[in-house]
Amino acid sequence: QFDPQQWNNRNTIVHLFEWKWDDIANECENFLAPKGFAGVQVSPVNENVIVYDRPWWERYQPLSYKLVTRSGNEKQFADMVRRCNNVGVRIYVDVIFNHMAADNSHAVGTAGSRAVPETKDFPAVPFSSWDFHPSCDIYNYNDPNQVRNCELVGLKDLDQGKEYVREKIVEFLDHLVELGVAGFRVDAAKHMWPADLDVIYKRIKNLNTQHGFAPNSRPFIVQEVIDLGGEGISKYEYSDLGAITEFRFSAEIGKAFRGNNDLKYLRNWGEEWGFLESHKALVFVDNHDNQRSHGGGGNDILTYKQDKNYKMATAFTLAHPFSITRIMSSFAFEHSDQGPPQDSQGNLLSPVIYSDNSCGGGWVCEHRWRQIYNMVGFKNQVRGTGVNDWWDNGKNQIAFCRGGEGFIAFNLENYDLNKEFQTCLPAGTYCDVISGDKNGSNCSGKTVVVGNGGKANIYIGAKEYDGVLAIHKGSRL
Ligand code: QV4
Ligand code: CA
Repeated sequence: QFDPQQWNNRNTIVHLFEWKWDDIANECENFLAPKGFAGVQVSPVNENVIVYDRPWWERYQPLSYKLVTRSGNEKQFADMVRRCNNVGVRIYVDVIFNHMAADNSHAVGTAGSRAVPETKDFPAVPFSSWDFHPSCDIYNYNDPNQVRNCELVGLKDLDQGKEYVREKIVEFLDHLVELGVAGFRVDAAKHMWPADLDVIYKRIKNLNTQHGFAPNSRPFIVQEVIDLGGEGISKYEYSDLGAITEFRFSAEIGKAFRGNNDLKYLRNWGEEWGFLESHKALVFVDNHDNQRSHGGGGNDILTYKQDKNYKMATAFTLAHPFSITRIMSSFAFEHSDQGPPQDSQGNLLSPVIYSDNSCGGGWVCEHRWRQIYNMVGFKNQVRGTGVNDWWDNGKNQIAFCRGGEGFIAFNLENYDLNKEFQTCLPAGTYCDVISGDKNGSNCSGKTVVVGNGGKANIYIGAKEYDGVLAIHKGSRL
């Protein structure tokens, strides 16, 4: 369950937060596959309660396991999975089975189901009060019993120790596997007992060979466990069961690229920083919670709103060999409850795609920023190599090679970087994939001339639009 089941020449996941299934299918074919993305994490697929004003978080309050949400219905979901798999882009589903919807005396869902969460009555599954833990609040995160058996912000807490509950959950997950998904992001894993999760994960079917998965492939599992230290529950209680969302990475990378911790310290980036082992850690600069101050990470988190620093942090994340990487793709927001772009009836709007690859219509599409998608290509190019020829100026300028496949330099100082470097690349002229795109033998950005012996002069001005420069074998002109 640690293998993300990706095509072997690709390795980055993008979270297309709140996108519609039809739009994701198009995106797989038109953009993600050609740019070398390996997979998409999609928003929850099962029916959720309709909340007044339609905030994004209504999708984290399930009413049933029917595959009908604002993103589309089951047919649209199945179509999307098929179309994405056909072009080598895997689908990972955000699944919520710690709980159902929170208190409400007459809830109506996105598939038209009705429920009475107040009395724990969810006839569309069906679940009744018997399937839930007794109600209590979580206020002490140092008490594992409370965190796992009480209600996270009032969300009715399922008892995964019960056989019937396990069956319903596995039925739901198996259904998704049949439709061709490659794995799951398990929401609120910290709020469930590892022993129960172990039983559930082991029961899930093997991946569907009709979607190109090898026989006996197991679904990839990444568990949402926020562990920044100092709580009663540790990520290590879950890390033998599946991968973990490594929130420490998000906090530390934000701190470094905000200029609050010298970049030179990134020299030993990885497990020595208290992160999980590389193959168990799913990492990200920000996620859908901490970009809006939900969940963990606090003020260190970088988002699209600090664009220069954000792109640098993302470039470092993708340039470094550590871990499984996920890119956040957001909608623009002013306040933390604000819903995704939608019309007055609450229908989700599609992103507007411009000819320069960027998008609009209220969507940010970080994954369509040149500095980000070109680094996805960089990461694919340098796969299998380590970090070598590390250089730093003792503060906030760093550079390194990835074997003989790629070279990257960062300048977070308020003075220019202008220096000769060992790039580890064969002699030739290369296109910097941060400031431009390579198009045949043309480069729309800066070019770097590498001489015999791999040396090249690298310049990144302090006032430049981006504080990073990256070249690799695939960007040779
Ligand atoms: C309100 C009060 C509560 C009260 C409750 C009573 O605030 O004190 O107990 O009413 O009914 C929304 C509202 C929240 C409201 C709740 C119930 O924001 O104010 O509680 O609904 O009506 C998302 C959002 C939450 C949202 C939730 C459900 O972040 O704000 O709550 O969806 O719609 C911890 C966990 C971690 C979690 C993280 C946010 O360990 O697991 O908090 N992260 C995941 C998801 C996240 C999601 C959930 C878990 C829940 O990534 O997006 O929460 O599925 O760190
Ligand atoms: Ca629980």
